Amino acid sequence: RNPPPTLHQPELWSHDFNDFISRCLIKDFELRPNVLDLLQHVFIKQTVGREKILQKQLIELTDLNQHERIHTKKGGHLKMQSAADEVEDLATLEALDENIVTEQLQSRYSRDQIYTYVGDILIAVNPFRKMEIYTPQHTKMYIGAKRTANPPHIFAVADIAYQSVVSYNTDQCVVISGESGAGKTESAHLLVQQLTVLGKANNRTLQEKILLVNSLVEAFGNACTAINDNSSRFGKYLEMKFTCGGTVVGAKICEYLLEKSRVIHQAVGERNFHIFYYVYAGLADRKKLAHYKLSDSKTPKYVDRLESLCRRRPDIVSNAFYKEQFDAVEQCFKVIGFTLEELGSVYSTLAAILNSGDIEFSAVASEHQTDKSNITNMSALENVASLLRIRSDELQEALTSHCVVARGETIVRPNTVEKAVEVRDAMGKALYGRLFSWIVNRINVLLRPDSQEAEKGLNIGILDIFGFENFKKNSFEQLCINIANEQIQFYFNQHIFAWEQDEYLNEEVDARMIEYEDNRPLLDLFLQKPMGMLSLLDEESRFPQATDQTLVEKFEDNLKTKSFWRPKRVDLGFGIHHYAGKVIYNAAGFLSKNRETLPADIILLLRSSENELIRKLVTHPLTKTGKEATLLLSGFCGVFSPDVWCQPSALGLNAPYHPRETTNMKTQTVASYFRYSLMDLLSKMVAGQPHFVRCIKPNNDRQANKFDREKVLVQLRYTGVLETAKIRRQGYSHRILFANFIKRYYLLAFNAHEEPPVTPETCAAIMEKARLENWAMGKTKVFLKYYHVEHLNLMVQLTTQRIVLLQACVRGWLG
Ligand code: AOV
Ligand code: MG
Repeated sequence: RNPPPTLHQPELWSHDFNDFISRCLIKDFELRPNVLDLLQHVFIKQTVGREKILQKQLIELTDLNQHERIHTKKGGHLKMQSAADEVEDLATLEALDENIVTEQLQSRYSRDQIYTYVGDILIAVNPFRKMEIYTPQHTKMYIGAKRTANPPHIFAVADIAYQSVVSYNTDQCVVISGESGAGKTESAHLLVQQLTVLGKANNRTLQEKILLVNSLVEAFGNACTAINDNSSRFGKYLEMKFTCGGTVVGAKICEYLLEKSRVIHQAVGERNFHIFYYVYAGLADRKKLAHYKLSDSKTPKYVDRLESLCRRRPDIVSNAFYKEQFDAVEQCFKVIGFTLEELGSVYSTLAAILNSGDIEFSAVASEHQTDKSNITNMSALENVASLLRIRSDELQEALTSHCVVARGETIVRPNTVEKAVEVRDAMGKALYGRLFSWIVNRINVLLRPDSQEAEKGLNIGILDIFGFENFKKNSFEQLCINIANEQIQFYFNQHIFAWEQDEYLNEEVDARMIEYEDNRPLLDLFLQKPMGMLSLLDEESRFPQATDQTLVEKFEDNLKTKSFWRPKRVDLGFGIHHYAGKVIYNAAGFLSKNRETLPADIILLLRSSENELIRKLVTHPLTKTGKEATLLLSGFCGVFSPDVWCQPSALGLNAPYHPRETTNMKTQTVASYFRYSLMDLLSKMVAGQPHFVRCIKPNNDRQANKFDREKVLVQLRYTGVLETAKIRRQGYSHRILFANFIKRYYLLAFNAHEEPPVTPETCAAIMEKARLENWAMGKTKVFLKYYHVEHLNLMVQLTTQRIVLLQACVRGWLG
């Protein structure tokens, strides 16, 4: 009697079996672990006398009916629920209206079920308290599990994205949306947490590093606002890189539109970026303030608590908390791989920015030159110069005067106090923005997979931007943030509704058309050229004589739509009816915020710094990763990939939105860079298969266990959840090309070695064999409901197990 063949003796296996196993092992199925387990189990444990047992197992496994019965009982999706039942998937509700959906969410929320599906979209209602649903046990529970096996969960979204990357070898993208404070950033953290476990990084350090990246960039990019104690003040697209086999090998962040103005000014009740408080408290704790030219007795203006009383919980505005955070941030830097020298430079730059806020000017009264300004506190100026390693007399000159070239001659003109303040602020903002970009770039270099891995690599991107904002006073920053949200909503609509319907038409599949709120006219209002709001703003920014008043008048003259209006009795005010509600903006400061110029004198001065980091921030392109280039002289921070243009037509956008227009970066304004960033972001998003997480804020008071129905209803309405539920129920969420479909599922109707023709008939044969109904056949694709796919996958799994066992049994009997 020969011993049974082992996995290492493939030559002993039959050809078909070999072929079949290799297919399983490569990538065709999501079942590799099962197949492997079974193989090992069978081959290793198989001994004489076990044939009977194997035979019995075989009969059990091949009794498909039995499994179908189990599946139908467990998987709620094969049966439609009645409205009275509480469901985990709103798309399965027979009756579907606003009240029923809100009731469902409320009733689930009251039982701590914060997650609910709408088809394959996840709704997350913010619990505003710590939940015991993210434990290691939960992590385990959701790995490779069928969706219906566990309650809805953010970990399940991570799992689907991961399994899709591994099974179909296509990039994935998780789009998290919701208004400010709804829970996007928390959700993004949880996704990364689960994905690092799924991606079983070979070395623990990489796993640890990826987990720390979020905390690090958030220390620099988040701040306390009137709405959220940890509000994201930049858009973040985190890409996790995987091998085809599903091992995580690196990560990369793209940052969008950091709200730099926060460095110099915070609205009442708001704060500066977290890092400033951490550094000030942390350095004080280590008796290092003097080294960084900061004073213990006089708090720098930019972090003066009195100026920015915040609603923050008392325990997280305390010095002790800040010190802890400082240590944590430093630890993040070190683990990720920043050097001590780099860290020192980062602190110096931050300290220089803090000191620069304290530089003050006074007007010099003189007979001829009433325009001149003087620095009243030279010590602050000396501190900044010393920290930036530049000459203080040159800094003084750059702040208080400027050069003009007239008739070939360079003339030095004094700055008014107003102008000097502007230059000081521009320097602070630029330094911070560039420092932030530099950190992000460094992280990307440190977490870059080695080139071989990167070549074949696959991505899961996670998008976490700043949510829709509507404050008492809304400025240019809110306008940009809300336009970005408008664009994300448009992408969502395109994906869920428009593309779906287009596809039905193209493939000649009969499906009822769904009405939805199209926000395309609003995007036109903002982005169209030459008459869109941003173009008008740019045009006005080019006139030296223009004022914020002439700007709003220009808006009023040119924007003829009912989504735009001028409220009475609000100076410089204008209103926009966004998809998420009406917002009144105040145009004060729009022009200067859009121009955002950093004088050449300052750039040249910083380039002469003896500190390498400072020089890097203003001179050399930041370390290039791949095809990226970095905006430097334009006065903007940010990373972009100029050759990744997205296809405007694919997005349903007209040519005017094409980003190529912004290649002349030297003359760029914030608005045109913003437009560019949006396109860049979208191009990344459309490249992958999207998954959507919709965060809902249950109340405005950040209170646990409080479900404000009206508040939730408004969000459900504007995010299109209701329509989504309808379309998800009536529509076909999966459309698979015939060839792919057959490759994946042919085993259900054909033998492993067969190669059935790629025809609709073959696909139909598979669906019939699987005894599924309500699918549709297009011209090139099979149209499936999401529960069909689950069912098919399960069937493949069973079939594979059956074949494996059969082979093993045969071998056993032969042996
Ligand atoms: P956001 O990202 O959507 O707002 P966050 O993710 O920062 O909102 O969430 C706001 C706060 O809600 C957090 O600080 C937590 O206290 C709480 N929270 C959110 N999700 C959870 C959760 N799953 N479990 C427990 N607490 C949670 V903004 O960045 O402002 O748009 O710009
Ligand atoms: Mg956030």
